[in-house]
Parts: sequence; C-alpha cells; structure tokens
Amino acid sequence: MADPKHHVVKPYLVTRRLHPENQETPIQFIENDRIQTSLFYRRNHFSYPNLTYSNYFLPINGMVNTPLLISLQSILQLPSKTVEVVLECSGNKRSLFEPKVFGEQWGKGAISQGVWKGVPLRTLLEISGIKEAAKEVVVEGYDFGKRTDLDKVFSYTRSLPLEKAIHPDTIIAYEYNKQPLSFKHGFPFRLIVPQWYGMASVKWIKQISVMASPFNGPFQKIDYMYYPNLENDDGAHPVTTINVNSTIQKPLDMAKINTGKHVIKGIAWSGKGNITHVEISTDNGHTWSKAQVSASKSSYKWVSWSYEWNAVEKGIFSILSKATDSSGQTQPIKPYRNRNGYGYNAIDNIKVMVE
Ligand SMILES: Nc1nc2c(c(=O)[nH]1)N[C@H]1C(S)=C(S)[C@@H](COP(=O)(O)O)O[C@H]1N2
Ligand SMILES: [Mo]
Repeated sequence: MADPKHHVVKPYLVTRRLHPENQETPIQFIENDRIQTSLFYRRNHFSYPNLTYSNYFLPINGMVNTPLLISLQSILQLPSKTVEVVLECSGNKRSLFEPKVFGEQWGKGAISQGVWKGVPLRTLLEISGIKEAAKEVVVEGYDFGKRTDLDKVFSYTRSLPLEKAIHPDTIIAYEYNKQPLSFKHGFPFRLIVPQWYGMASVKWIKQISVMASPFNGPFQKIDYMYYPNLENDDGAHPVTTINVNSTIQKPLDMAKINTGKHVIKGIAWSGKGNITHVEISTDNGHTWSKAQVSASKSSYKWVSWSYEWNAVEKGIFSILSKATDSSGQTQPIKPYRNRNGYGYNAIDNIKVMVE
C-alpha cells in the first residue's frame, strides 16, 4: 500500500563538505536514469559566484577571426542540441583506495545523469571563426578563490583540445531535464563534455578563449593529472575520459538479508564506448555470471543491470560487479593507484550477511 503523503520518505544528498559545497548523490537509492536537480551531486572548488545576470554577455576571443560578445538572448536563439550524459567526478570513489588518498573522500555518489540542452560550442566557434594556429579552447568560470598551494587567486578555468571542443556533442548547456539550468549547476551556461570526467564541464561560463599553445592553469596542469608516483611527478598525464565502471545499488553494503531470492542491481558506465556486459560474482570472484543489462541507445549514459541471486546458504558473502565496454576495457581487480586518487574503477564490491 502506498504511503500517505506525509509519510513519503525520500533520499537526500550526502554531505562531504559545506564550504565550498560538495555533496554526493544517494546513488544506491536512484531508480531512474534522469536524476532530479535536487539529487544531482554538487562539486565545487570555491564558494558560489555572486553575480547578477540581467546583462549577461559571453566573450569569445583569442585565436578567432572575429572576437564576439554574444548576448544570452542570442545564444538561446541558436540551433540547440540535446544530450543525455552521465557526469562523474574524477574523484568519485576516492574513499575506496587502500591505503587512503588525501582529497575529498567521495563515496560512490559523485556521479549523476540527465538530459542537457544547449548550443554546441562548435556553433559559437563557427560564428567567430578560428585561426589556423588554434589548438585549445579555454573556458573560464565566474567562480574564483585562493589556492593555498600557490598562494594566489585563480578562477576555475579549464581547456579542451580543439577536436573535443568542436565535437558536435560538446555543448554550452542552459537546460537540465527540460528546466532552466539551476544556479548551483552553472546557470546561465555551463559546458557539458560527454565522456570526460566532470572537471571538464565548466560551470558559470565567463569567457571562452581560443589558444595556440597549451593552457597551463592549475586546474589543468596541477590538479586533474594522474601522478603514478607518490614522490615525484614522473609519468604525469591528464585526466580525461571516464573509465569503465559499475556500482552495486542493491543490496546495500553490509546488509543482513534472508536466505532466498534477491535481485542484485546497479549501474555501469564508460566514457569509451558502450557497456557490452556486466558480470556478477556472489563468491568473492571465484565464479562469475552475466547480469541482465538494459539496452542503451546512447554511449554517453549508464546502463542499469540486474541479477537474480538465490541465496541458499547462510554466511557472509562478497558480491562483486565487473563491467566491460566496447573498447575492450574491463574493470580491474585493483584500482590504478595515483597520488591524487582520480579515476577509481576497480571491480565494485559489497558484503552481505545471509541469515
Ligand atoms: N566553474 C566551475 N566549474 C566546475 C567546477 C567548479 O568548481 N567550478 N567543478 C568541476 C568538477 S570537478 C565537477 S565533477 C563538475 C561537477 O558539476 P556539478 O556540481 O554540477 O555536479 O563541475 C566541474 N565544473
Ligand atoms: Mo570533479
């Protein structure tokens, strides 16, 4: 029987930090693939920018033929593009590294998904025209603050290689799930870069600059780099594409459950092609069975999967999920260890007690 209205129970964001606001999606309790704004994870480096947008203009400058100062109204009138995209923070699951890694201790919920509508960045660059020497497109956000490591104020600014910037699905979004983009997620305009970790999707766009040389701001060249060594920067390389990954939603980790049939369910995603299969183990990886995977029309989205498990024996069981994508990547047993703890994608695991 349905709950009376005043007894409706609902999930909330999981707070990791308040200033700046960093909160995760209660991913275990998400049942659809379009997360409502109030449950979308929030990841901020600085306090929210305070601006009045009554007179918003977007500058496009640098290696362009015609520098532009384009009004909000004119951007809204350009042909739009809609993309359904999973956004995952590269720090998602950082708390699972063993030994632990310093940084925001994200659990499994620094990930969300929904429908973004906007104007392809490409369209704007076609209007301004780009010079032959153009190599990167730098996007600056309105938020800024002091970086303690550099003792200097920086805005949140990131660059994209030209080929990713002009990909028709890289958009400047102004709507989410058919509603105007909310302030916390970047109103009036944010970048949405499908298949890349969330750091690329700059919120509160202030200016776009086309550059002939590599951008080396701190959010490009210090943060969001994989550093394989703890002691030095050897082998450093940038964080870009989302790794193949999966998360078990049900049952909950450390749950006590009864013998009998249980549906194990979850999501799987990758920034490199489609999910081809998801395997489940209920015996800590000794044997694997294929889960049922929902058909996905888009490689930018997660797929839902489920597996019916008949828990016959009592005891403690490790349940694992392992996704494989069409590029041939499979979740590894051990995560790729790196100094800042980005890109965690080891085989997911939970424990349950059958009693
Ligand atoms: N301007 C700005 N854009 C930003 C950030 C930020 O701090 N400032 N954080 C980035 C990171 S690391 C992530 S994971 C996503 C998070 O987007 P969300 O808060 O809408 O979930 O935004 C990206 N864009
Ligand atoms: Mo992030």
